[in-house]
Amino acid sequence: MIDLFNLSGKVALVTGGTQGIGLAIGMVLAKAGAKVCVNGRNEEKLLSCREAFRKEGLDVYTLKFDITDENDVDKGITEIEREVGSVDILINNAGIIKRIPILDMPVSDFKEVIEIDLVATFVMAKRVVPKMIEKRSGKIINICSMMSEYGRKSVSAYASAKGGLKLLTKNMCVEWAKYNIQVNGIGPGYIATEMTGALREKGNPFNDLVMSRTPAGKWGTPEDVANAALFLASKASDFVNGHILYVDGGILANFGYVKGENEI
Ligand code: NAP
Ligand code: GCO
Repeated sequence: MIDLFNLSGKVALVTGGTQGIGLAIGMVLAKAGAKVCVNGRNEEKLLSCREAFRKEGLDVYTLKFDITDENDVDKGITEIEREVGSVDILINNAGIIKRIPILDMPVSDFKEVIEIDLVATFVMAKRVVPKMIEKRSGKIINICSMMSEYGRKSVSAYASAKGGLKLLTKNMCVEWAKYNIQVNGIGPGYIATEMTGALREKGNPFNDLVMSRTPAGKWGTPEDVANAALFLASKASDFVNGHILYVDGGILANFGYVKGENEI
């Protein structure tokens, strides 16, 4: 049974995996036996990522490239194919958010979020999938969001990207399932990382909102998301395709409730 989750001999690439959710995913995949590659744009973060893996007795291959730059992506994947092997598991994790109301948001900011959070996944998959098709095997996991399902004031660009990512995931599934490639999404709830740091600052009422909307009554951890990624990266999920697995502590199940003595 455990063999179902054994990733020995597989090459995994986690984009933006130097911190937060991506770092946790890379660690879990490495612990399951995968040869893990991590990319980012920041040299210092890549160094700290290597240190974090070393402390766990794990190997990682890090490389610096911007996922929005097609030439950069081609060079990065070519290096991975030469130095490590062709990618078996692609985790499209890298992402940014800009919390600005629509009328105040410069078009350039909107485009930047769409480029990184949506278009880059299209770029990465186009470069990696041909070898998966040759091998008749592959796993792609796109990191979506609660905002793949909801709008929220000030995150229009992010929600547009993550909503699009949900449907891009389904389109990748229908085009590549016949090659034994499974393409799924993970939709994390509210997870304690740098991206949500501002929302968790002392006195920010947003924390109350998250607590009231999350039946589990807590913020999730990067490891909660990584464990779901292990399932979707493994043989155990070979017949799961085009699915968005929400790791949200029950948020999507919850309309909300009225606080009080007799909560309703
Ligand atoms: P994070 O801590 O801010 O990490 C984001 C990572 O993306 C960073 O390592 C960053 O590396 C990388 N990145 C950004 N732009 C990049 C680019 N152009 N090229 C390469 N790498 C790039 O965020 P997180 O919370 O771990 O989120 C990871 C993913 O989960 C994102 O897609 C996010 O939208 C999604 N998500 C997060 C939550 C949450 O509550 N935290 C919930 C749902 C979904 P550099 O700084 O080196 O560029
Ligand atoms: C926000 C948060 C969310 C989380 C996540 C929820 O401003 O609402 O940043 O977008 O990051 O995407 O699933």
